[in-house]
Amino acid sequence: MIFGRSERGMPQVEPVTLKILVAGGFGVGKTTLVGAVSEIRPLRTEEVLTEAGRPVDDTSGVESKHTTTVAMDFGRITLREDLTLYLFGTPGQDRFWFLWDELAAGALGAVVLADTRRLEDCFAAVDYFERRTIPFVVGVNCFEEAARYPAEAVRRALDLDDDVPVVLCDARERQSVKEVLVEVVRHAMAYTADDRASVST
Ligand SMILES: Nc1nc2c(ncn2[C@@H]2O[C@H](COP(=O)(O)OP(=O)(O)OP(=O)(O)O)[C@@H](O)[C@H]2O)c(=O)[nH]1
Ligand SMILES: [Mg+2]
Repeated sequence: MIFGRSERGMPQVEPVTLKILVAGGFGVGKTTLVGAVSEIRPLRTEEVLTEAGRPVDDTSGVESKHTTTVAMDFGRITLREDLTLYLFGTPGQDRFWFLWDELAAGALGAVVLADTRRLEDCFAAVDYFERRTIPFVVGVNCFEEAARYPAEAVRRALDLDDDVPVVLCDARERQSVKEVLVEVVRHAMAYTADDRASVST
């Protein structure tokens, strides 16, 4: 075998692994999303929501929710033979903000999950990635009980830049989540390419 080539003469592609964050407000479906696509058993750090937490843990809209992420979710998905994503789901509640910088280190991009019933809950995540110029897409997790809004309405409500993709999705559906992740990679690649171009000019 010639160095860098496979036996059939095809160029060998270096596998790439990328780190993607899955962020958004409390109970928006981050753990569900990571679980829906991960090809390994996802690592979860769920704790039971308690009576004591009721005043601060607002479960309206997700009343069937009994647990919450206290550190992170972790999963892996191979999008292509040479492209693997490591997914890091953040905890949704404000009291775990101190973990975000750890989780965000080295991330190529992010998904900000949003629920149209509580859009304001994802402002903090949008703001976080905008400030750090980490490219992100907004995934609108379409709960059956929630009214449907077109992506453009969500973009306006969140005051997003025109280039930020907004994708409607179902966090429980593997294919739907995969489409969101493909969009993150595409967007992050374009973003990085633009960045390089502006540095070299
Ligand atoms: N109907 C519906 N339910 C969903 C969907 N996505 C998640 N859920 C449910 O909503 C609840 C919240 O989901 P989680 O995945 O735990 O949300 P999370 O964002 O990880 O929550 P925290 O870690 O506590 O911030 C769970 O009971 C899910 O089963 C969805 O697309 N449709
Ligand atoms: Mg969670």
